[in-house]
Amino acid sequence: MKAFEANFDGLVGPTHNYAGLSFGNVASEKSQASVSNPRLAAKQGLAKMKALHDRGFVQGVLAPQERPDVHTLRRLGFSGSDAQVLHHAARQAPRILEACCSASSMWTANAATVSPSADALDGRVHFTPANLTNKFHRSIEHATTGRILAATFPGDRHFKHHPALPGIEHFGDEGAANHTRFCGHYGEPGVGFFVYGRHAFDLSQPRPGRFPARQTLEASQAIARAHRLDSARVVFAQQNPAVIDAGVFHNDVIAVGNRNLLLCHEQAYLEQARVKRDLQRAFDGEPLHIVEVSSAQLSVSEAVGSYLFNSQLLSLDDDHMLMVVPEECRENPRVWSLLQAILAEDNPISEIEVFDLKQSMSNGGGPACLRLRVVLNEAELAATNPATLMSDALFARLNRWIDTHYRDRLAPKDLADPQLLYESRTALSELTEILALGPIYPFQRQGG
Ligand code: SUG
Repeated sequence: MKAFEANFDGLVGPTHNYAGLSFGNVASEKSQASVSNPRLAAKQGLAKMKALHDRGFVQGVLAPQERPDVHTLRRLGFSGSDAQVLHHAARQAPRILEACCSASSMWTANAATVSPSADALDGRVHFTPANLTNKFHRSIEHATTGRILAATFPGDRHFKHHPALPGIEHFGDEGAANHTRFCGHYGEPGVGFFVYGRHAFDLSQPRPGRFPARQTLEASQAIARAHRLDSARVVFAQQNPAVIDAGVFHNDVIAVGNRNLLLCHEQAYLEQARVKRDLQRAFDGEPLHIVEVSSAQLSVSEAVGSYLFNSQLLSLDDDHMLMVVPEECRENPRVWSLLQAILAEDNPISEIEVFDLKQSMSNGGGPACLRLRVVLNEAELAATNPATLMSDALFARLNRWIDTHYRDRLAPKDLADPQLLYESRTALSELTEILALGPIYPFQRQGG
């Protein structure tokens, strides 16, 4: 059966702001306390979705989360009316309030790890929401993420939804940002490439010294088991601790792959020569193209600054791929000329498209962070909630929805404004109808 790669982008939520919450993510720390523009952020993301839909790619939308997360603030002991909860949190624990207001669920590459049915022994598409334990503001995403995924990919005939892994650092899991799948055609069995930052149960192994390694080997192994993958077609690789310490907080900041192509920096992995051999061996069909960028061509800090590797590689046909890069790549002459060289070389990349995603980029989220890849065959695509699939009508409707509900200015000090909570809930109520999701948000489920 024919299969496609669908990209499900996260819709940016109404509380998008710059609170500098992500230690180890250089852009997030640099943007701390800047004023954000949630309306522009949402429109920049939506424009990318529409442009890729218009080019014929299967494009979906994943709903944002309910923020401010008053329910988590209540768990942390703040009480009274919703407005009082926000008021007390702002006075007593402003950093916790900021963490409970992040729109970070927009980066759906961290929503879950997804394995296509062609790779799973039970022939279903498997989803495990990422527990995101390393950052408090992200660790509160997975329960709602699970409900959004179950409402987007409903029923258990085609889809298997797992709970997140145990919420402890030993099983720190950041989802698809650390997972790549290689294959011939999308519908054929592929190779699952799982990248981790450290070993949780063997402290003699190397680890970064400055910034956290968010993903553990043990988390990646648990997902490969739960998704019922063939162990001969799974490769685990450790990120080079030195690149994590240089700001590469996820593998998708230093590498990107699609079908028979891996584009990565030469410093991405520990024992990179062995990793390449393991991948070639597991990919036992056609040869895997590995395009390695050297440190002389691009330093790791230039890669982090431009997000060259945080690109999307989208198949135009069997031999050609479109590379979607952020505007920051065009602004850096060295990166731009490197991209021209990659285009000219003998590899499947045949076209480059640039998007302005600056609102998300300023928090460390490029084109690849904003999307969750879901390989679906025709039957699975037919079983997907059709209201979540991009169309001219959905694009127009979401644009109007953003214009109606989103602010064009938000500073961290505005997060305690109860009006923002009411605006956000009104917007999300309407969105659950637009996307036909049912009651996925805590405020809809608990009546508060
Ligand atoms: O987890 N930034 C996100 C960016 C995630 C990017 N995703 C991928 N690479 N796939 C993070 O660090 C910043 C929020 C703030 O600082 O307010 C943030 O959460």
